[in-house]
Amino acid sequence: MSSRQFTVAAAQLGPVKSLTTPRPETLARMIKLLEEAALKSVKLVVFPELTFTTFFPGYIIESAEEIAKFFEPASPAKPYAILTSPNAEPLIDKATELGIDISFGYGERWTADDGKVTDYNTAVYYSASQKRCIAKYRKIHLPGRYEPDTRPGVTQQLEKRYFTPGDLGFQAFRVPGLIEGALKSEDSAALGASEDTQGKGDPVLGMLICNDRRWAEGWRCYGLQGIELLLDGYNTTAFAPQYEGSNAEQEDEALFHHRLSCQAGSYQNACFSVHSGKAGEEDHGSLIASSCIVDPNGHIITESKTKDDELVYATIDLEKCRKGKERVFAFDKHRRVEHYSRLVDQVGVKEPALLSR
Ligand code: CDT
Repeated sequence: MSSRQFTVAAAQLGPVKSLTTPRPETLARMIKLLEEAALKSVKLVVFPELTFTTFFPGYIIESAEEIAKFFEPASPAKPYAILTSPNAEPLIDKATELGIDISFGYGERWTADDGKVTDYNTAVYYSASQKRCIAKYRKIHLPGRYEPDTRPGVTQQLEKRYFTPGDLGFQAFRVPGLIEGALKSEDSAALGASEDTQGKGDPVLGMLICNDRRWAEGWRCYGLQGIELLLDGYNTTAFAPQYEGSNAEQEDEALFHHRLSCQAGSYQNACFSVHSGKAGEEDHGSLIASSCIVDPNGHIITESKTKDDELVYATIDLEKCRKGKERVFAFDKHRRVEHYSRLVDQVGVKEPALLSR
């Protein structure tokens, strides 16, 4: 293997059936996938959004006490308290034992020093070699609505009710221990300022959560930091009775848009990406599968074949990111930022003025 190759996996989970599915059951399924990953020499496993539970924003939950069960506490003193939560600790211990890095999603209840409490849809990156979390991402694009849809029998999407948009931005990070011989800052200082270090250091990673993958803005923020591998967990509705089309037609369209977003994001930012979903029938509705790994040319290298627990893995070579980063998407040569101010100055659509007759 060349020095920039390693094996990554999406640990797709089949349905976590209901709001009362026992946590240890789901945790045991995740640990089983991790053990399978070890047999395939996987070095990094990506789990879905809100991995440990059913997709609770699909339900109307009235009681604050019930809602609290879906959140893990955190604070400035203990930002990664998730690591010692009984709901997650056995998974962390297994990852450490096997020497596999993991990223996973969960509901985070953040209590600031002034006592203010904020709930986020969060993902963390746990480094087995460092025995600690080295990155956290809080979902920025929250889909759905705040008020439940009161029509009978509809599928709910209430993320705007249960979460606040993330406040950490799109911050890329380097991961130690995934590749041997990565250029370190000390080596770079010895080489001198003129030496190009891009694509030579420890891998540059970033995280998105579900709906974020549909927004070019987040991907490009990562692209501008030289991202080589993007991690994304999701729970995507396959079909809903309130929308047009048969269930099969809706699911085909959902899969098309999922793949389109993952492939376009990877291609346009010349990076690999791993997308890990929760799939199948949960009590709130049906979720698409198609967990996949995408290469920097936008091709899906591998994709899940079931709607069950399934490990989807591939050996990737980060060297393959260089072509796109140095040619078509060499940002330093081709971007024209003098024309992009609208992207940050404006939120909604402003059409040109109407024409006269
Ligand atoms: N979890 C999540 O973000 N789901 C949304 C559903 C929107 S339906 C198009 C997603 O973008 O997949």
